[in-house]
Amino acid sequence: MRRDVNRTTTRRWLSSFCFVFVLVLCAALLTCKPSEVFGIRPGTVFVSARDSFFTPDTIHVALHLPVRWTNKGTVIHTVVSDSGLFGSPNLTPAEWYEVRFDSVGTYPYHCAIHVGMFGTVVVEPPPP
Ligand SMILES: [Cu+2]
Repeated sequence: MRRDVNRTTTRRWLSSFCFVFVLVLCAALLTCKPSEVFGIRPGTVFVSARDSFFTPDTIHVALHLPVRWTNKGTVIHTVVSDSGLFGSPNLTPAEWYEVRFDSVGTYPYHCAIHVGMFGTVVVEPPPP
């Protein structure tokens, strides 16, 4: 008799635990912006690597925000800083590479595989 009571209590406790868990999960998904769910920081600047050019080839980004390069071509590309400050591995189609810029300045870069495939990141100071 006593065992039956305990089992019912456990089952009740489990089902309410599941209910709360689902509620918390829903709340978390609703309060997150889609960009956070997919790991993209608001303000990120996007550049496409195509066969064989970067577009846009010159971008302006605010200080401390990331630039994300995505390979939208059909062959491997890389993103390598001319001065060696950053460098991606080989990016196969659909792969991306991200750099956060913490210093104001102009950063020329290129693809190490394709001659003539280059671009520039201009990091702007915060507005006064
Ligand atoms: Cu390339």
